[in-house]
Amino acid sequence: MAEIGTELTRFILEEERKYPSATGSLSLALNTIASACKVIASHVRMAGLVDILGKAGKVNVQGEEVQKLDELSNEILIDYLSDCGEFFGLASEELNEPIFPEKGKNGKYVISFDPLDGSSNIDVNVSIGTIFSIHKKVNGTQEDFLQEGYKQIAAGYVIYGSSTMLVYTTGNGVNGFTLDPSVGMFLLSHPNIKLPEKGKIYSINEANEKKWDKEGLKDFINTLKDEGYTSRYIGSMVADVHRTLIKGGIFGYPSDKKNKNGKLRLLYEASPMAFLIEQAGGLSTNGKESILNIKPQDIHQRTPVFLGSQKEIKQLLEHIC
Ligand code: P6P
Repeated sequence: MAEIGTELTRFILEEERKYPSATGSLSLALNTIASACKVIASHVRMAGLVDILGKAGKVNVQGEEVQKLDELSNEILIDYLSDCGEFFGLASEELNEPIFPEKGKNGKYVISFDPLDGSSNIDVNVSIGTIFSIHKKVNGTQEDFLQEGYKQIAAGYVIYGSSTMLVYTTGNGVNGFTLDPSVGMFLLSHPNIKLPEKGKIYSINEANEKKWDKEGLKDFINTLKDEGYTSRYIGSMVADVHRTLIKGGIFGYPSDKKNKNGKLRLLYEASPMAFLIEQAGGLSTNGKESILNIKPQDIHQRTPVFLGSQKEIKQLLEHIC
């Protein structure tokens, strides 16, 4: 296992060397994502100051148009991912349709991403994040984005919180890297993350309880309360899932009477997070099956999401199935 403090690029190369057939494409793809997210992190850290210097979305004191951070993050990722040449196609939460970069026409992968999930929390300084999911190019058409989650080549997120952390998997476990801003490097801080078998926290927006359409979900939550669980819900998926990954327990965004498929997106929110949680020894479900087994029909489709420790997910399914 790599040592704590190993720099990300070195870690990625060491992983690549384990596969003689590796061409280095995935290594370049992952390093490109990390570089783009370092640039995003620098803008996220400035967000509060932008408010002082000039309202976001308006003209700042330098007379420049200040962009919304999620739009800017989207542009940064598109620029980096298009230029590296490893991605045949890019699908973004911010774009109605995928784009196919000229430089990526021979790329081996397609990537789906949410450039800045939870961005509505920036104004109250709550952690937000970038989420990504990588599949192999198959036919070289838009269909390549509509592959099940279990076919992911890699998935991960960058959380812009008290520190900036990159957490990712290529299907061989989950590792976390913390950005050292003094040198601009991601350093291995959380090797081989494993979810506790059982947690003490449930994370769900109970304000929606009256709308939940899953019989038994309310009973399940009350059972956890009786068992002494505490509630933590910040309303930023990357922050809530990151805490669940580290501490265990359960995160959920269920469907309800209004939103038949819930709120969270399958391709670039639920599926990558489910891959990480399952790689770390946890479970995911949409209430019927692992999120990784869902065959996407549309790039922006939503899905009910439950992710977390084995005990809580199994207990949930006993209540709602
Ligand atoms: P609610 C943020 O807007 C987001 O897309 C996710 O990051 C988060 O988990 C969810 O919505 C919060 O939704 O309805 O509880 O505010």
